[in-house]
Parts: sequence; structure tokens; C-alpha cells
Amino acid sequence: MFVDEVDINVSAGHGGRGAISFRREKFIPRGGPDGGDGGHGGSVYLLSSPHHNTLVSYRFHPDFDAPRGANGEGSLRTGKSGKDIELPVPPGTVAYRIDEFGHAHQFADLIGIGDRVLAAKGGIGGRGNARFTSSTNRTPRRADTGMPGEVFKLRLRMKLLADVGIIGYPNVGKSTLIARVSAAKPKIADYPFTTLVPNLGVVALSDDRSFVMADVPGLIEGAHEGKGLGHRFLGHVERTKVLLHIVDVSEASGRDPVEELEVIRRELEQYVPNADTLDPDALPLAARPQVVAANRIDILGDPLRLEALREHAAALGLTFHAISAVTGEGVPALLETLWPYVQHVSAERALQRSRQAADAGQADGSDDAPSPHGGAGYPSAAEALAKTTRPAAELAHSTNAGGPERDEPGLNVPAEPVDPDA
Ligand SMILES: Nc1nc2c(ncn2[C@@H]2O[C@H](COP(=O)(O)OP(=O)(O)OP(=O)(O)O)[C@@H](O)[C@H]2O)c(=O)[nH]1
Ligand SMILES: [Mg+2]
Repeated sequence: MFVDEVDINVSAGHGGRGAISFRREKFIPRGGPDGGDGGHGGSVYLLSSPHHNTLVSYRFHPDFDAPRGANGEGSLRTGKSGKDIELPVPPGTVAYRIDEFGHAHQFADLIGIGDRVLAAKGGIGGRGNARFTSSTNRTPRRADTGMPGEVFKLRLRMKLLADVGIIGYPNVGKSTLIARVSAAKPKIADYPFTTLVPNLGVVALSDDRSFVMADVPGLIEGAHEGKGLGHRFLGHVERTKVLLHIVDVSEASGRDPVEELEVIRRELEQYVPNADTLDPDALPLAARPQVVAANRIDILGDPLRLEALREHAAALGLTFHAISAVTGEGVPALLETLWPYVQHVSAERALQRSRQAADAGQADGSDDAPSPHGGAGYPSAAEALAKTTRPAAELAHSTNAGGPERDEPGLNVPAEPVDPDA
């Protein structure tokens, strides 16, 4: 099951009580206070994990309580701290705290693998009576009870990390393309709405270049009003740097290719991002760089259909490629066209971010590190996902479980660079 949003309840552990105790030993008649401190309560952390690609497990188990700290004891023994708990989430998960009015406030964006963010802090342990000794009170009978841990309602929203988002009508060959250029194995079939949840694939180019592509379910006219699968999945291309339109130029679609492109572009314009989840520096989807690929040229009858779309794209200033996702014709050139967009936008965002940092008088040269709290300057999705100590091939293996027709989005890393011409 593909679950990209859940609400969960987290409570950190209460701090343990401090002890009230006095040293009692033979020949030491009036030993001083020796009550130890209580242990700290366990905290709750969110951890971005490459082994997770859905939030489904939280739907059925939404409550998490970290253990309390143990009470302090005599002989200055501090209570044991409660064990922290870590909740694994897919990379790209945005976390919010929900206030009493039901408003969501973002506090973390777990982009890089291994990002770990405190969600609820455990209460500190109470002080034992040994801490209260003073020159005027040698036998304090007082200790702290320990502080309560933080309790929050959290919303977790997964937003896929991809550099390139493939969009288009249903049945135009979006999944066929991602299957061709990456190790992704989405279901492909000759009917609309074959793809019901987004798929990710890592595209490897020569010279160790790679980027992540997302194939999202098809759009139709009126998607913004909820037609078809609606706009729901467009949130998953919000992080992309470039959008790739796939347009079926063959006669098979029964549509005019120019009109098809225009419908999708209008749908992008109508897309209203969820204001509290959108990277404030991100361009609206309709203003993102867009590349147009005319697909199914292998079965194209009337070449004028292709030329009309080519001219239309040129008039819009969009880069255009004619491809066949089935035969691979034109695909390598398309991937090479996408690469500079992936690079260029990263560089632009990094520049923008260093300017902001300079403006804030805090340029520190460490700007390239991905911030767990989001903002501009994402690392490329491939970089973020590659921030793991495990080899890529193992990553592919572990995240690709479920067979070719699985329902989950997969991160599919080919062990060898894929030659789209092969
Ligand atoms: N001849 C030809 N057929 C293609 C090409 N690309 C895709 N197809 C076929 O078109 C059909 C639909 O392909 P999909 O990749 O499932 O299309 P999709 O855009 O992912 O469709 P949805 O998931 O429903 O949105 C399949 O039968 C593919 O084999 C192409 O370049 N040439
Ligand atoms: Mg598909």
C-alpha cells in the first residue's frame, strides 16, 4: 500500500525521580545525603532510512511512547536513562507538529539518508538530595521529581526526492521510459491509469553521472478538479528540478499532440501546492524548466503531427526531443538534455542560498551540506540518496523487493550504468 501521509502521536519519557537517601554505614554515624539523580526520559527521533519507501506502517501503529528514566538511588547512583526511540521514515519525509488548533508547523525535512531529527525530547531526571546540600542545610530532605517528556501530535508527509519528474496523459509511455532508462520495474500496460502510485528510478549516465527520475500517475483535463487521479501525486514532483512532458505523437492516442501538451501545461498552472509543505524557494510547477519528449515515433503515421508539436515547443522556448520509449530511439539524447537542467538548477540554488547566507552575515563555506531542515539548495536527489554507506547495488536489492508489479514506489539503482540503446 502506498501511504504518503500519516498522523502519529509521540511522547517522550518522563525523567526519573531524584532519590532522598543518607549514607548509613558502620562507624560513619552521620553520613551525608547520597540520593542520586533520576535518569533522563527517552527521546523520540525521526530517522531517514533507505530501507523505507512508504509510511504505511505508521497508519496501523500511530502511537509511540519512549520509556521514562529510572529513579535515582542511594549511594549517589543515578537512575538509568530511558532508551531513545527512532522512527524510520523514507528519505524526503517532511515532519510537522500539529498544534491545538490543528495547524501543521514544519520542523524537519529529512532529505539525506541518515538525517536524524529530534521529534520529542525526554524529560530531564530529577536531582537527588545530595545536590541540595548547602552550608546551612547538611541534611536536605528534598529531591526533584523529574520533568515530563514532550508530547506531540506529528504529521509525516513523504515527498519523493527526484531530479526529473515525468508527467503526461495516461498511457503515453511514461512508465515505459523510466523502465528503459533505470532499474525501475513499473507495471506497463496498454490502458490508462496503469500507474497508480509514483515510481522512482535512478538514471545512470556515463562518467558517474546520475539523477533520479519520478514517474507519476497520468493527468487528464480537469485533474485539478479531481478528475482521474487528480492532482494528488503532483506533490511528488514538487522537489524536481525539471519536468519532462511525455506526449504521444502517434495516431494511437486519438488526441492532437499540441492540444495534449497544452492540457497538461494548463493542469500544471492550476496546481495549488500545499503551502505548508512547499519549499519556499521552489518555483511553482508551471514555472519549472520543462522538456518535451514526443513519444511513439516508431508507430507514427503522419509526420506532420510530430512537426506541429516540435514547432509548438519551439514557440514556447522548450527543448524538444522525438523518442520511442520502446525502441530507445532518441532516448540517450533526451537524457543528455536533462542532465544540465539537473546540474544547472542545483548550482543556481546553491548560489541563491550562499547569497542568502551572506546577506544574513553567516556565510560559512559549509553551505553544500544538505540541511535537514530544508530550504533551497537541495542536493541532487541522487546525491541525497547516495549518502549511505551501503553500495548502490545493495541499495537496489533491498529497496526493490516486491517484484515487478509491486504497489510501492521503489528506488531502483542499476548496478551497471544503463545503456538506453542496448
Ligand atoms: N509503439 C510504442 N508503444 C509504446 C511506446 N511507449 C510506450 N508504449 C506502449 O504504450 C502503452 C502504455 O505505456 P505505459 O508506459 O504503461 O504508459 P504510462 O504513460 O505509464 O501510462 P499510465 O501509467 O496509465 O499513466 C504500453 O502498451 C507500452 O508498450 C513507444 O515508444 N512506442
Ligand atoms: Mg505508467
